[in-house]
Amino acid sequence: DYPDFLNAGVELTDAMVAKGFGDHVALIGNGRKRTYKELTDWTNRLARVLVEDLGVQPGNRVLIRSANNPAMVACWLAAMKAGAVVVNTMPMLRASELSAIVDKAEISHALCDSRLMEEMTNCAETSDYLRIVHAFDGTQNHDSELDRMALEKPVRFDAVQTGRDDVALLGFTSGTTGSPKATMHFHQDLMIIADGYAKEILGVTPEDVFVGSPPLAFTFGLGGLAIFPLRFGATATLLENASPTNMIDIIEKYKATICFTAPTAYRAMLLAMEEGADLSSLRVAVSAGETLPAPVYEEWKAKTGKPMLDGIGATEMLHIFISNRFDDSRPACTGRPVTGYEARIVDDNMKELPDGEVGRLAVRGPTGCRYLSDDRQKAYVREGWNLTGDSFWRDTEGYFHFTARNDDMIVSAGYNIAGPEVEAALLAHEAVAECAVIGAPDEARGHVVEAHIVLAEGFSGSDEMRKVLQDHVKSTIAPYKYPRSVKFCPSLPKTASGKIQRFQLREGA
Ligand code: 3SK
Repeated sequence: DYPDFLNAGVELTDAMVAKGFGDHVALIGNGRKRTYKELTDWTNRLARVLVEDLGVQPGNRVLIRSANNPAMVACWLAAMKAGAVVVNTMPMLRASELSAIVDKAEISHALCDSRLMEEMTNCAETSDYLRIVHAFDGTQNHDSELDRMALEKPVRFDAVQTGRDDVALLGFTSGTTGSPKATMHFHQDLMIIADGYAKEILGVTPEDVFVGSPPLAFTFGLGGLAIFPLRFGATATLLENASPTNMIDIIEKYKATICFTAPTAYRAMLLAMEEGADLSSLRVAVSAGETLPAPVYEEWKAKTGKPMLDGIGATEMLHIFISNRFDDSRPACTGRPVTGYEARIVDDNMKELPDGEVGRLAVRGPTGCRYLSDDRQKAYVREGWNLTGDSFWRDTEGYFHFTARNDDMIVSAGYNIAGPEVEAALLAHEAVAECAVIGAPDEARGHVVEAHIVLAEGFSGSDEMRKVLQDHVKSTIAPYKYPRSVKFCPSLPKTASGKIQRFQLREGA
């Protein structure tokens, strides 16, 4: 129940000052703290520049290009206050990738961290849509023309009265298949994920301090590191180059309470705990974006005494829609739908399957799924349900269990083998730092299970190691699932948001 007129930029700043959080720290990043009052003034000034000097009109699409820092958050909030539709993008995108986004979203304005201007300028030179590109100072020294223009503006701004179902955000998903789509999200959607998942599952309070690695350009990061803290008067710490090491530094320094990252980073944190890292301030560890291996979940619980909350989300749905809960979390289980969302397991004809049977995960809820002019809407949204591309099964108690991305099911000699199950078995071996399992074409078996493995420090690839790992899988899960082919590699191909791109391995990259 949100008012007809709702502006998410205002809700996350001015409204928080009005609720008494003015002096509370909202953002920490690049060596500075910003209170809610400072963030509100900053975003109002920037919004004035956008409207008065750069000619932003309600509904214009504004691209933001930056690593995670407070200036990026300020630009995003300001653009929403100006009534624009924001497209947040990853810092490592090249001009050609930016151009694909600019063309698809018909972007007229871009705000870019001054350290990342080169590719932005290259993109602008060939664009039919992009009219105005401005640099901002991501280091927060206000050393850019945009910052100087903003500093001359009054701190009050009458935000554009957007409707609650006006589009606020276009979330681009490069996906794990390499073919980008844009999904539309309304101003109220941003509030719904906070008032739903963040409140119900995480129980966020103003005392919470958030830390994490996902880019703000990925809705997992935007929710976890901006929307959730700002909605509840909490504090977000932002890292431009998040790694397990600097996340630990932040946790220790600011006594962070909620962490959003992927299982690989949690594994590294667990190792660091053995060397004395102090993670005791964390009350919640959210894991998503990749399957959470049961051993990581178990070890975290054993060492911290708190559950790691696995969940599944999608850019299409904006954020997490099935999750474990504090008092109700299980290993190798994604949990139950977040209030407001419904999930079911269906076959290719959308017929609901009985409990226990593996099928396609279908979800529906208030925040999705609406693709921006994309034919794939028909394929991915059927009868009002979004087909996420994942295979799941539901148990008789209503808990959902991940099997594989649909693309990651391997059929070998008539056996159906879920790549992630083999990955989980491999990851349980101390020699394996990261791995991705795919089906490699094979004359005799159709496909064979092929593991691409990044070894942990101190281990080296050899025939002997290959045999050790194959035997380990055979003794952990049904032997027919063992990887007949094992390849050692220095790294795995990943999306900018850190998801493994198994399609690249299938294509022989
Ligand atoms: O799991 C994901 O891919 C995801 C996407 C968007 C928002 C949240 C999540 C966890």
